[in-house]
Amino acid sequence: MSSELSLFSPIQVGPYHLSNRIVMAPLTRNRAGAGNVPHELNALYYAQRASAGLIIAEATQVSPHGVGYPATPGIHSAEQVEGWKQVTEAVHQQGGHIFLQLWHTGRISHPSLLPDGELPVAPSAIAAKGMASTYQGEQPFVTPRALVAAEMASIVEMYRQGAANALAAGFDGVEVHNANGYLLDQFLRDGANQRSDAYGGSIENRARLPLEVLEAVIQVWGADRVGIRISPSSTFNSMSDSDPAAHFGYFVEQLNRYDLAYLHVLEPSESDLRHGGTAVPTSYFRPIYQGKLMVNWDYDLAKGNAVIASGEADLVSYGKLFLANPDLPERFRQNAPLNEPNPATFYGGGAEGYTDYPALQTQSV
Ligand code: 8OZ
Repeated sequence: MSSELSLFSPIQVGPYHLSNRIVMAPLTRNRAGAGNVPHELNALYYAQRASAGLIIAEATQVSPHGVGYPATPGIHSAEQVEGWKQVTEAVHQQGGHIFLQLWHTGRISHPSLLPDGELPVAPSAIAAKGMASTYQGEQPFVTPRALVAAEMASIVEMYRQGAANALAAGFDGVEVHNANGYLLDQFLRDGANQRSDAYGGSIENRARLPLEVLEAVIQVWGADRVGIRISPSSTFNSMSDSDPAAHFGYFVEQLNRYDLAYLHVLEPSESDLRHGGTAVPTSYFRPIYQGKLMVNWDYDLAKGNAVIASGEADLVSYGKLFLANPDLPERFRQNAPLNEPNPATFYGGGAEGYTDYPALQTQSV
């Protein structure tokens, strides 16, 4: 037997012993029920995927003020906590582990999605380019309202309350969504943050709100049950950064102050590079970050095993492949054929393209 590490090598993440390093990436599926409440079908979907070493449940708004798309789940009401309990219990019954991704979309929202038709909030009054997804179809992004410094404590409180609600809902941990152009990423990156107060300007100031949020969440959970996701190369949601290597290098160094469960990094995608993004690969962070690194984007079995064996990452998260293959670890183990993901059913709808992807037939021996 080879002593080389692979996707199938067990790993300790915080207090949890994971049986493999194959993580289900957080995936927006727009299938929450009325009131943005998770329900039985969502529980079935996650339970089907419980053989992942770890599931990171989809981006979930911590406040009605943070919603940015139709039918995404929340973690701010009692009904949502009850709904999520069905999910966590179903996953635990199958022996799985599940974290929740805590989310505020900031300017990637629309008044029609927000209480009283209010404007979305952001570090600066700069509209994202492109279209918001609303219940009335796609509508242009509006110019958001810049938060005033006195409001930052209430933003931190939204995440703290969301983290406490996630604990009450039976999750095993939480991931702070600091990626993909949502509120915390908007603060971190100078394309979206042009403030001149303590929350903007230098990278030290731009990192302030993300770190305050992280610390509040850690107070609820303990650092070893908290992960964070970043997308240093991403141009998605009209993000840009004058020097992502330096800025994210600084941010990741700060993360060493906490003994987090993991740091989750999105690799540069072809689309990012086409849109003028600077490639800052996960390997750049390996010498900087002292904790466990999780990588994401475009990994398959061979690439996943290679990145673990090389020591460049400790865990690999799979999005589209996990969506389409509820038993992805077993398929990888057998090198079995994979179901093809169907993009037409990624966002919204019911069971079709959600809970009806077949598992391998159980072989009788
Ligand atoms: C795709 C569609 C809607 C939201 C992200 C939460 O990019 C998302 C998302 C992805 O992190």
